[in-house]
Amino acid sequence: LEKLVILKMGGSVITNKRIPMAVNLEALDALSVAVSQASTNLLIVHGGGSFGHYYAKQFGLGTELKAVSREGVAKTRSAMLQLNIIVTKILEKQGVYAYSLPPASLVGFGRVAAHGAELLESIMEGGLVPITYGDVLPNHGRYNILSGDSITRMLALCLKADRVVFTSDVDGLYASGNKLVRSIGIRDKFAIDQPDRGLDVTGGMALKLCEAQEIARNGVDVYFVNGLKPERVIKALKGEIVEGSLIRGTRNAR
Ligand code: IP8
Repeated sequence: LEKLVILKMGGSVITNKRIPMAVNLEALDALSVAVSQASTNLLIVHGGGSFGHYYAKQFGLGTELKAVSREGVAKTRSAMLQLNIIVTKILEKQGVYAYSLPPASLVGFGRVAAHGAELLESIMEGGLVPITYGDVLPNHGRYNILSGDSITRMLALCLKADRVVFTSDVDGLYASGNKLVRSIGIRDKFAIDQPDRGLDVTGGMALKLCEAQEIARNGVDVYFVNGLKPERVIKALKGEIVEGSLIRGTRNAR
């Protein structure tokens, strides 16, 4: 397979995080236009925003496996399906033909499914863009939330992606003092300065940094850019210098 870029569409970009079950249509549309200009193999993962996180929070679902309310699982799951259909449809409107896969068909039990890579590669060989999302996943009677950030990390390593681009509603990763950190080492540790929006059940920017560094330790460059600024997304997808945060992939520094 030729160059592969994985794009995480942040829930803070594609939904209105303050209003339950509200899509940010304008942002999603603009982001889809940016995606339509990418000329590499692309795989898209999107987050939950005010769809998945709203119900996950309401019913006490989190990243740890738990016996949880059936109603909570069902409502979180159907909210994510609904958001995925909207995202897929808007991409289609912009000429990005996506093939949607529920995450449970790709990952689960802490690993990528045996046929996961073959499935994704088969879709991309046909010129379509596989799309999946953060979701609530079953594990022998218990359930947990698997963040789209973690799915992105699992797929990036399994498929040996060339580049990963995380988008959110801010310019990149901020350290305390509200300082944008433009270049981050694969082992750098710093306190993330992120106003707690109180909605995220997965881990917000701290989880993103952790997953991103694991990706970069496997030799893959990781970009953090503002998904509300489509021209930056286009640059990041191409691997060009862009306003944001960059973690250079370095394989030999393990
Ligand atoms: O927004 C979480 O995915 P994320 C999805 O990528 C759910 O962390 C169901 C809350």
